[in-house]
Amino acid sequence: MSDTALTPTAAASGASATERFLTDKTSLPTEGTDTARVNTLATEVLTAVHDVIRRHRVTYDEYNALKAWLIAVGQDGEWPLFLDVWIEHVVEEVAGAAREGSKGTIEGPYYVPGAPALPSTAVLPMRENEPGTPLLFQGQVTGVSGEPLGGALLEMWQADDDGLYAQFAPGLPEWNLRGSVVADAEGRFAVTTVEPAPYQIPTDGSCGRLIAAAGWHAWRPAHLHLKVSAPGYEPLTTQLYFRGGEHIQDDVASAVKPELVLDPRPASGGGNEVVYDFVLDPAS
Ligand code: MBD
Ligand code: FE
Repeated sequence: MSDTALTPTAAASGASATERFLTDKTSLPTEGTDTARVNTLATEVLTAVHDVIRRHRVTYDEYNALKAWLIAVGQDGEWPLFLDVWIEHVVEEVAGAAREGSKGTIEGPYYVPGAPALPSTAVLPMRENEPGTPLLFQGQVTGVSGEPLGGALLEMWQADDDGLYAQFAPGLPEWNLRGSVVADAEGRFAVTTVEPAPYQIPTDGSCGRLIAAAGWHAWRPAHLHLKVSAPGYEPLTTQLYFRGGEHIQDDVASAVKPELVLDPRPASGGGNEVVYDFVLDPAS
């Protein structure tokens, strides 16, 4: 991209992700402060940090580098990115441990509620000649006893073939590759989209500086994001990946599980197709 106004930057996507988090009331805390719980968690986190400092004889230069970096993460708006890439997967592991139905994984920083409603057979909103291999993604939503969940909602969002998310990168239609699919009376859905590309988290911000300084890489495997929900059932937040895709084994966000890897095959009409069913747990 040559037009600077259309160049994705860490600061712009970070500012959008921070703003999105703070305005989505469903993601903000609702409970009062439990002093004993805060005491336990804050004390143990601080003790873990103190132990690292002692064990590795952390210097004042290193302490000041950390201080400057933490300040910059906030200035770049990259707290949502940092937390969702390096911490959320363990929160999800704990939250999802008792699930009997489909596996979930992290939400990440780029969900936006309220994507356009679509019928059970639908094409995700996309540009004319949207780049990428067409993908027919179909399946059924049921409960753990196999009961079909008619009218289940499948909120889908994904990066495009350049690895860019609408509303977090410039130059894309507002709801590009985002939609709220309503399953039919048997819980079935058939969505046409394009296969997303592997995604590189922004390298020009604070998270990118950490990755470079530590000798890590910034890649996530190509993935589809979904939130699947139905009244009376536990909502499922998940992602689906592609067998053989790059970075399936070394996702920077540690969010791949074997049950979440799709194996699409060529469709008769061109492109690929795959079937994936969702099983929701009863609401707890
Ligand atoms: C993504 O697209 C994503 O899904 C996560 C978890 C983190 C950064 C970018
Ligand atoms: Fe993503």
